[in-house]
Parts: sequence; structure tokens; C-alpha cells
Amino acid sequence: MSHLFAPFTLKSITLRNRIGVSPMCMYSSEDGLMNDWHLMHLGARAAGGAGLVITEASAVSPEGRISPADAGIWAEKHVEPMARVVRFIRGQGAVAGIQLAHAGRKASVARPWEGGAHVADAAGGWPVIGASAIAFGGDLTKVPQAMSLAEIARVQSDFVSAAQRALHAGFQWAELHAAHGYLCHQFLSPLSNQRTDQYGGSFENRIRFLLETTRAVRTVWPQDLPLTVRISCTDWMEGGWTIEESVELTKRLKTEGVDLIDCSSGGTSTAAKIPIGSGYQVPFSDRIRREAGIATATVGMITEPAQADQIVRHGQADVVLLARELLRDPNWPIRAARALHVKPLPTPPSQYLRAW
Ligand code: XEN
Repeated sequence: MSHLFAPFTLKSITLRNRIGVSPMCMYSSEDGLMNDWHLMHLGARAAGGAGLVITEASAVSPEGRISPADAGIWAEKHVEPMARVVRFIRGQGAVAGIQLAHAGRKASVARPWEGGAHVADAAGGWPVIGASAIAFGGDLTKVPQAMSLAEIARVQSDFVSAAQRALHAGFQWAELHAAHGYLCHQFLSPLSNQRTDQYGGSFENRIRFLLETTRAVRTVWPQDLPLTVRISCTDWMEGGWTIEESVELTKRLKTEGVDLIDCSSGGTSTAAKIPIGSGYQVPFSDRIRREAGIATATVGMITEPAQADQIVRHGQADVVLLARELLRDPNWPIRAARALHVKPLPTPPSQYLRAW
């Protein structure tokens, strides 16, 4: 019996299987608007059988975009183009999720295929903000403006407004992006947060920004819909954020009404030595799931159906998120069902039946 193809219910939402499209970045928007690329990219993976399709990082404010070409949800004009994509995803039997994001000091960068360095303000970039006035380093040389208390309140309110718009667009699953060295993570990690006020220093202070943001979003995101958070479980750095802190943070997030933790890692420093390999982040998901007693998703170098099935079977995660593997093959879930001899086989879209 396949565990990967067992339905998964979280709050009022049931995924048809445990396979999710991991939030990525497409760098294909103008002015934050989703377009035909997003319909094709996300739609193809919904048609390919994924149970959950999460959009790319969608910025809660213009200055929160990683690049000028990021998708965003900071204005009403973003809702209908997203709703178009959501309708198609849901029409294919998948659940549509959105990742709400603010890049902080890692904002205002060029697309990866254009070098990925900070874009100068005069060349279409913008000044960046962060927990503390510490540049990321490498090609990201801009020194962020350390956020004032008023700016903290403003960004938290941007997350709330973005969640309300996401609901209007028809999303049924929301993920707050608190990983990969972006703004929420910048508050969590002592390497990027050297504040001396109530948002820096102790563990309690460093988690305050994310806990408050989560609490505020939960007030507008319906109780019966999943609210999830992506975290970097470790910075992989001496003196950085740790897996022990991630477990403790998760317990607090659970109290704030978070339903699932999406377990990733890294992104705070280019100096991190990351032992990238097959399923290398699965142990974090396993530990958080067991020690904090919460549903988890795992991501990172998962490529084989049997591997994904085993992760769910062993209780190491509830949902397996795929990124690159689904870029290589949008029909990976349909193929995986066959490889795992799932009975009855999930049906591909009628238009494609003859191919299977
Ligand atoms: C440091 C690992 C970054 C993995 N990615 C995560 C993304 C976007 C692209 C890369 C995300 O969560 N939106």
C-alpha cells in the first residue's frame, strides 16, 4: 500500500496525495502580476497530479520582492491574475497554496540568470530593510536599514493584508516564508539580528517578529484553512540558528494556530557548509514532527517515488514537497503512482488519458 498516495487532511482541506509543488521563484512577473507563465507553470503541475500546488514567494510589499520580477500580492490588482491561476489549479483537483514573503536584506537582486547580484537603486533596484544593518555579503552588498518599530508594524500589517487578498483569490493554504535568510529568518538568526530592543538578543526576542506576524495573520486567515510556516531548521553555521531553536519555535507557532511546518534549511550565510545530498533535510522534519507534535512537510533533493513514499511511511513528514524534480517532470506524480503500483491508479486529465 502506498503512503504517498494516501489523502491528507489538515483542517477542512484534504489533499488527494502527499505530493506538493514546493514554493519556488519564477522571476517572470511585471509589477508583481501573475501572467500566462504562472498559469502554465503551476497549472501543468496541478494537471500532472500534485495534491498541493504552492505559488512562488509572493511579496507582501514592493520592497519585499527578491527581484523586480517577483510575483506579489501587495495590491488589489494582483488578486484577479492570481485567481485565474487558482481556478485552474483547483479545477485539476489540486489544492492551491500561496507563499507570502518579504525578502528583507536579500531583496532587490537581479534574476539568477542575470547574475543575482544586488540591483543598484538607479538601475531599477531599491533600498533594502532588515532586522539589523548588516549586509548579507558576497554579491549582496547593500546594507539594510535596520527596521524601526513603526516599520515592523507596517510589514506585519502588509502580511495581514496580503493574506486577506490571498483568500479573495481563492487560495486555501497559506505559507509564511520564514526561511532562507529572508526577512522573518533575519529576525530569527543571531547572525543577522543584532538588535538591542525587544526584537533582538534572546531567543524570546528574536522569535517575536515571526510570532506576532503569525498571530496577526491567523486573525484574518480562516480557522478552518491551513496556515503553515516555512523555516530554515538550521543556519548550518556556528553561532547561528539551530534545530533545537526550531523545535522550540515550532511549539510556539503551534500555539499561535500554525498547522504545519515546512522544513528547509540554510540561506543566512554564503559561508555555510551544507551537506547537500539525497533527502538531507528529512531528519529536521522528522525531529520537528516528533518533538513538537505537528504536521510537517519536507523538501530538498527528493527525486524517487520509493524515497518519497518511505518518508511518509516512516512518519518523517506528512507532505513531500518537490521543486526541481517537478520542473524536470510535471507528471512526476502520475509516474510515481505507477511506479508504486497504486490501486486504483489516479486518473490523469481526460485530455491526456491516451498517453497513459
Ligand atoms: C536556500 C534554499 C532556497 C530554496 N528556494 C526556496 C524558495 C525559492 C527558490 C529557492 C522559496 O521558498 N520560495
